[in-house]
Amino acid sequence: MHTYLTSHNIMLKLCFSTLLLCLATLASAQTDNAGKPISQPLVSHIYTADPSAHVFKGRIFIYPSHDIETGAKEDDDGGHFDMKDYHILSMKKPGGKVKDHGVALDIKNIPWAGRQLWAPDAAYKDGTYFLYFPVKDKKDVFRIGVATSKKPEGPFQPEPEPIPGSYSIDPCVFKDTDGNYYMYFGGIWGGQLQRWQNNTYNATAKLKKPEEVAHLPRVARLNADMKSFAEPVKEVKIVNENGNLFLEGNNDKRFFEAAWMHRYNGKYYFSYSTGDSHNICYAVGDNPYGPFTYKGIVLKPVQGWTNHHSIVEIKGKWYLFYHDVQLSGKTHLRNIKVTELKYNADGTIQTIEPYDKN
Ligand code: FUB
Repeated sequence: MHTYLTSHNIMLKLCFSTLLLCLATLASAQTDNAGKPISQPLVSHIYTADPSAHVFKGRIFIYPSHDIETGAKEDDDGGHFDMKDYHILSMKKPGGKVKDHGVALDIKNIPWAGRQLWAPDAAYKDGTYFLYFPVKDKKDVFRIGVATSKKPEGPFQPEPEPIPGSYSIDPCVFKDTDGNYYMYFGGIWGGQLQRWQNNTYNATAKLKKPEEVAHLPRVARLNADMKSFAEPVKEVKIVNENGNLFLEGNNDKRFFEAAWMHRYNGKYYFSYSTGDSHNICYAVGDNPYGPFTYKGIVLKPVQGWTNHHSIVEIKGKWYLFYHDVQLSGKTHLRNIKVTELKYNADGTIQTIEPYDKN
């Protein structure tokens, strides 16, 4: 009996090992399908996502989301992105040692916040650093808040209320060459942009149908205090080469979330994620309000559902900060990365393939 059990156990162990081997082969086949990542995670001691990079005081500061596992259920509204604080990272140069400056802002110190601290951005003006962040208020409606610090790495002190008139997610604050600052924002589905028409909230509003004109991102110039809008929030028009707005059915090109603005050779480049088709696309215009004409893809889909980026010039070269899920394999536990971004002579951006298939 004992002998039988032992050989039975050996058989079981063999079967189990074979199963593990099969699973591992399957997993590596999936990695092989995607190809070899073109860059490695910037940090691995915490999960980070949605990197907004800036050069402050000659150093690169990255303002990312801080992904954590809270057990929140995964759904189409991003309930599994249940983040509770921000850590600011910095480095001297791309490829340099990355420093984690610790907790810069905690949700428990934001008086009006309910849940889900999503993708932030930062700006500097007259000796003060501003951290802009989306979080659901206590009624579960996304608003955009602002917090200040005398240091780029924080800690940041939040204002007692969200920015009046702000809504939805993913703020990007852009400083134009004339000294004006603009905030771009918005995100559909879990980002709730579809609930806002003419800057008025309708909790029951539906997403657009495929044949309808797609939801548009938003922009507003900031007041001198950097804590309020100087004008009513406007829609940002993204058009095709014929000047027509995209339809919701054009989901490989229409705006979904993750707005970013940068200037290159006097032109305004508005880039964004197409969400459910997973591209980072861009469109070019002649002024901060647009319209912006669609030009192509900056970054092809990464592993994980979300795609989110920033584009920044560092010592004469351009870089794309982005994320994937290389460390965890889980959509809600992401890791940030950086790679060089190149322009063609006509100002178009060379599309980046995040995985090398050769
Ligand atoms: O990190 C939470 C959300 O996922 C961001 O706000 C979106 O842009 C997407 O990356």
